Amino acid sequence: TDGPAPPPVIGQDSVAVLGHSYPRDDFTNVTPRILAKVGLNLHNQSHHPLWLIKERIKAHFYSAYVGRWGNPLFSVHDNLSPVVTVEQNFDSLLIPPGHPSRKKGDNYYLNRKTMLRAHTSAHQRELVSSGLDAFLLVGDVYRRDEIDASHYPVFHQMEGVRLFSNHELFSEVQHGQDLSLFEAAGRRTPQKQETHSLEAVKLLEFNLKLTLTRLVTQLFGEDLEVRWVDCYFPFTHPSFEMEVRFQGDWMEVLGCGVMEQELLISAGAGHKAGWAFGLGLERLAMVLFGIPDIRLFWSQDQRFLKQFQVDDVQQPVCFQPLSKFPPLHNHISFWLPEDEDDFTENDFYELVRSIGGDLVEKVSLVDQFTQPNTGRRSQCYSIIYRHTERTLTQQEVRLVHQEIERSAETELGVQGRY
Ligand code: FA5
Ligand code: MG
Repeated sequence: TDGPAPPPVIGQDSVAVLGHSYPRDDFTNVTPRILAKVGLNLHNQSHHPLWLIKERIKAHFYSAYVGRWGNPLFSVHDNLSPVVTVEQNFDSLLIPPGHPSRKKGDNYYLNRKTMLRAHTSAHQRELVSSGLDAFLLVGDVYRRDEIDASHYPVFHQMEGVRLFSNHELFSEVQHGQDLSLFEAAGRRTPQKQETHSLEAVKLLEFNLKLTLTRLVTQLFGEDLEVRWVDCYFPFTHPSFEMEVRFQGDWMEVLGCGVMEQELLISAGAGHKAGWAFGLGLERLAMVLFGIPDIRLFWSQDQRFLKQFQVDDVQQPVCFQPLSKFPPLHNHISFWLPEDEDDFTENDFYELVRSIGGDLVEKVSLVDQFTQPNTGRRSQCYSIIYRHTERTLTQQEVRLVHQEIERSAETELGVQGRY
């Protein structure tokens, strides 16, 4: 089973991926372009920048967190299939039916029951159920999302989870033997879940933030500017995002928090408490190596790849950005379909990606208005075309742009104002 995966096939009645066939239904929305990326596993390709950053993070966790017998505390998993059940991706994480994150417009479904994972958190419950207390999990994830230099429909995440028993969490604390992870009849507050004691949560939060701050300090040195932002995830509480300063702006690199106890209970680890994080590997690699555009991770250009051919993963990489080629700007305006529920902005982004591929650097909604007497809505998008490896000609961009105009009408039911 180690040979190359069979090519993905989108058939009339079924979709085949990684050697399995999934019956199509009204939820099926994966595209050939996306399926062609499944199984590439950039994070396992020796000397790819995503592999390099994975190896550096592994090395840090292996040396900084050692178990009682000198063994690494965290186990590393980087080979779990990106095809997961909708139950794994959402239900197992307490994401309720009908939650906006389940929208067809935001995810790649094989069918109603199966999808390409939208985050590595989809595996939290199964790995905790299998008895692991501390693990890292790396994988490719898939989302229908906006298009710009830091968003791509396929990217890579690393999930980290660490669980603590009562003894493990409080052993370093004075009079720790008198403290408890849990409290009966507690209340949920902005600081904590109902079943957790405040002292447990404060220690978990401190340990989580310390672990992640040590990680980014190890990767980037002391100079990186970092800040914590409160946020919300259905599977952690309290929850935080870490942002780092990149090219003059704050860029979100990870989400994290104290795991919902209900999730741990369902995984058979209800006597422990823990934290989890999920970080975007591309975002970290962009900051670390100064990679200006997320599309470059898919480049086969040796001028890009050979820069990461180091003998030792800790050897500094001096990335020379390939010179930027000139961009070509275009606009497209159209009337939305009468029934606006038939159209989402992500449908348009997806269509642009599927036709323009990696020629498209950025798509943005620049204007929209409603015509007063008919109530119809019109939108105008700007599309920036730029190849990462060569100069585009007006002619080739015109062909692509015209094809986008045509397909928008036939596939999205909009009416062009071209
Ligand atoms: C999540 O995916 C949560 N599963 C993270 C998490 C794990 C929270 C465990 C709590 C506990 P989010 O959607 O914010 O969260 O994505 C996490 C990170 O993935 C982001 O911070 C960012 O670094 C990266 N990311 C998200 N969307 C994209 C994208 N389209 N392209 C590249 N990177 C992305
Ligand atoms: Mg986020």
